[in-house]
Amino acid sequence: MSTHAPANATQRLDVEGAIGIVTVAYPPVNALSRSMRQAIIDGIAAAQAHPDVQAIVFICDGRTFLAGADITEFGKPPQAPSLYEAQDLIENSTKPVIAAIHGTSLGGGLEVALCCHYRVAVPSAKCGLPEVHLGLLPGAGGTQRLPRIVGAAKALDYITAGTHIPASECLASGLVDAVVPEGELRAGAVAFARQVLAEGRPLRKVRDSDDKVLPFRGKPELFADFRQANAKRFRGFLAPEYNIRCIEAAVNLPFDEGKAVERKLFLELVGGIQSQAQRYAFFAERAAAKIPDVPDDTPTVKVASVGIIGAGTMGGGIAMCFANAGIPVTIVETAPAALDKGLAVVRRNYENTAKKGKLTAEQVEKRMGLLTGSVDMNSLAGCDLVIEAVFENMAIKKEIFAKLDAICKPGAVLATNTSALDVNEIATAAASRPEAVVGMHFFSPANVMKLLEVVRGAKTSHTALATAMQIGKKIGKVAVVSGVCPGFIGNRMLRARGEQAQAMLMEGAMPWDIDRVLYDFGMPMGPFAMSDLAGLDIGWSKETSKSSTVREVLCEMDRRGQKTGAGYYDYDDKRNAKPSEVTRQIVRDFMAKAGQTTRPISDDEILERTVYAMVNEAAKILEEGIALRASDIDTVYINGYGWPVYRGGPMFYADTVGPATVVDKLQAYGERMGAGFSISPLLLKLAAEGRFFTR
Ligand code: 3H9
Repeated sequence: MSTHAPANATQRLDVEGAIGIVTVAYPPVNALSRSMRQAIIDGIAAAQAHPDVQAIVFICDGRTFLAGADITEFGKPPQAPSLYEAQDLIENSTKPVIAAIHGTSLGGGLEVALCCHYRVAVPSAKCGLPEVHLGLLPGAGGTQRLPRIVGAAKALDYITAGTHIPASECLASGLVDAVVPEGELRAGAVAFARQVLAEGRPLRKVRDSDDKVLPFRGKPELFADFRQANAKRFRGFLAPEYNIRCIEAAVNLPFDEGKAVERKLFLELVGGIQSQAQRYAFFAERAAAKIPDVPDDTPTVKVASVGIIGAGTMGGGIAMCFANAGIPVTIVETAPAALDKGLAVVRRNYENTAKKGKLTAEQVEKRMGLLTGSVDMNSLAGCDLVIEAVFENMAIKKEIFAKLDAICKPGAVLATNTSALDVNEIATAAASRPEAVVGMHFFSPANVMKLLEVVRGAKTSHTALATAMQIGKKIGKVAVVSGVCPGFIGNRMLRARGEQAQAMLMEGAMPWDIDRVLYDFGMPMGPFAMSDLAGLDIGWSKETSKSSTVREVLCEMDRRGQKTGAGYYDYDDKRNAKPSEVTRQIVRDFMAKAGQTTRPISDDEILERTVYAMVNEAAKILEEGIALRASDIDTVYINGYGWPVYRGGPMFYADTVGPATVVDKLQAYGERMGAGFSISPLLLKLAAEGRFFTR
């Protein structure tokens, strides 16, 4: 459980007339640990036994209703009482039980609420079954009860996406019976309970109502269509399919038989490596927010206004992140035309989102209204945080930071969005306050990608660092601290992978061979498809190009990636990629020139050389102290590079194959790994001692 959790949950019963109010608490999120299950049982039993109580309100103290099972208990021997015991006690109560929901009622938490006879919520509450994100399925009746309220089609959507359903939608679908005013949950729930008694409403059990599932009985096409429509999204994951099978069981079988299917499939998932990886990733993400020498109570700058320098793709995307969070942004460009162009792109992005029905026209205007353009850097004088997002040129960045040093108010945090440059050198330019400088490396498209690498320079103050981490969370990013080195955590590892990919190209593997292996491993695309997407001409110039690499030759032929219809691959007008004979010939020509002969390269070799090279680089990143912990590296890769979360990140994956195996393989590949390649001492040590990165 949380590092902040107390030893035991608490419960108390208050009696107001005929209503017994059972309040339970187990900070921070009221997870259903053993002691919380016991507290629920004790509280409900006390209310049931109380002679004055005729109806029971079940409510939680603290910031949320029950947020689900205690994830740390999975994989350990079960401890009584079980969640089912608590659920049965509630569902079979002869006095109606009303769940009073605030915050998030998730997973096992919602499954408890679904055993109550009625549910009320405040407008800000959300309900959901997010187990799929942990490689699981709702194992306490959720897959059987939710479809009985919202129908099979909606249940498929909600459960396979782990949606946090807003209270208004819960009310519309019948998932909650009433929404009561914000801040008045207890009183609202008590009033509702009185109404239940006054109207003599029945002890409604979700398990007994079949009308929402019967229309789908014997109709496998609903499920077949759903599987097909979502095949891409579910690729590689076990849990979505298992969840679908449970909902099929809810539709086609009586409740108890459906529940038995759910139980069987839950046990399969919880014991498997995918769920283990996804649960690990959940805690890894939360651990990343903790910086050992920067305490939680470090003073931070309240960021009420942000300045962004550069209205290009990155600057515009970053501006959207803040506008989405309701924070006003001043965007500075060098010329009005560039500024107008950048703001027009932002508007177009918002309007496209609105076309998909995900924003209203009013919301688009509200967000655009938070953006102010300027061609004068002095407009940044009042900003609490300024993020420089111009192209990667040290001289220009230093010039900007020198100006910011002169312009910005005392206490402002000055951030650079560099993806590879030396943050310490940039900080020297802010001569009077290098401690205010921090890296905030967003990933493209910045308004979409979850990862934020927060780069801690040698002089970065605790306040600047903590502010960057905190504001990162506020704008919905997963922030991970990195030290200063070329490429930081993510791109430095990507470079190690790229070197192996390029080397194998010269040994006889084609770009599509390498890409296919990494795609099948679960990555969204391989390195060559990624280069085509990003543009092969990043950092390339016609004037200096010397036909010295495959990439240079491709660019010289105007094969600069997807945008020109050709790169490593050929593209049709829908941007579908096809292996290219042109590229094949260029590669063969390079090989001939270098006197290299083609040899068969197995899929295993492709996978091991690319992935183990990354693991090796990551081990160096760890031993140099660039990353604080192995799990931070995994968090970077899952959130910024599309690493399949069901494999838990490169470090977790290395542990599943074993550091000793990684070392054996790297040694076996020997000289093929390249002249400059060396195995990390940390990796060697772990292998020799039979230890692991993440456990
Ligand atoms: C389930 O229910 C299975 C069932 O079907 C039953 C089967 C039989 N357990 O995220 P935060 C910790 S599966 C243990 O920073 P927020 C978290 O690690 C579960 N610990 O707060 C952190 O610890 P620390 C289904 C948990 O306000 C602290 O609490 N439920 C759990 O940003 C604060 O968390 C879910 O998947 C947990 N369940 O967000 C919900 N949850 O202080 C998972 C949190 O040491 N939880 N912790 O860093 C969440 O999505 C978010 O925590 C929540 C709050 C939205 C609730």
